[in-house]
Amino acid sequence: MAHPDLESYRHVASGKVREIYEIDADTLLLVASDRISAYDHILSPVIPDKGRILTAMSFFWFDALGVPNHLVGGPTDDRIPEVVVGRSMVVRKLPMVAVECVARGYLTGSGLLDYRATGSVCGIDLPTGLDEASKLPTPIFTPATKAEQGEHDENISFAHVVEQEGAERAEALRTATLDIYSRGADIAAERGIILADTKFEFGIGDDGGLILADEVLTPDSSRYWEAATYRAGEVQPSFDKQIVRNWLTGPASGWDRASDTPPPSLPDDVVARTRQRYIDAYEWISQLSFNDWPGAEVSR
Ligand code: Q0Z
Repeated sequence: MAHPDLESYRHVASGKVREIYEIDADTLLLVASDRISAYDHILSPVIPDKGRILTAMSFFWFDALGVPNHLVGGPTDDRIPEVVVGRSMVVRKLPMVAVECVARGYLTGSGLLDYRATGSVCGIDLPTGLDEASKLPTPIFTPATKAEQGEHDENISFAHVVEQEGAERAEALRTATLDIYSRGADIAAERGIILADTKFEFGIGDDGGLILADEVLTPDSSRYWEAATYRAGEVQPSFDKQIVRNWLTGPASGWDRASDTPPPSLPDDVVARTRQRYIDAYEWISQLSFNDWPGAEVSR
């Protein structure tokens, strides 16, 4: 049976901008939507092709990283319904490690908040004098809990990971996270992009080894900064979302981020320019043309 309907699969989970379906007992379909979030809101309208672009990036990285991963088919696998071809991954259903495995090469976000409060992040003491977007002396493993939907992940110590997963697996998670981040950051740096930090999820293979799962090194799971404009000590513009953030927080939107009101719809030019940023990120990093990625020719 080639290209079944999406409705033939049981929907098993939703993320903010992604969905999981069950293909069979051993196999999942991860579908990326074109939805975009900013400031903890899902925005309207969608960014056309965002799901395909981020999926193309994940496929590129899985290939480039060359570590065991959860993919069991390519982007046009026959098990992928036509409506979601190009924005789906057919993956092996794995027991997942209940730790968000974060690597940070630069200090920002929750890492910076923790550092300012305690001088350390996830129990790792850092030198004094670090600031927003400072490059860390060496990349650090800053694990976090997997929060319920709508909640934020909470940073945890390595000792917490040892208690939860055992010393051997905790060490393996830290080593794999830092190794994969380092390889990704090196490749991105060659193409003018700083991978400030990223979050990996691992599954467990039959032999007990770690398998890289979920999406990898996308701008939704990582902070991408443009190397050409990087300046330590300042909040860095997001490679992908800055156009959206600037419009939402600027006078044109009329929106108050502090209010409980949902953000207004994005204007067409903000949508078009943001779409192009995602394409640029993919094409810079992969050195492939997004035009060659499957799915666009399918009527949807
Ligand atoms: C990934 C997530 C998404 C919502 C579970 N290979 C796997 N085996 C078992 N479970 C998962 C995977 Cl990747 C798994 N997530 C994260 C992804 C929508 C949540 F597309 N949750």
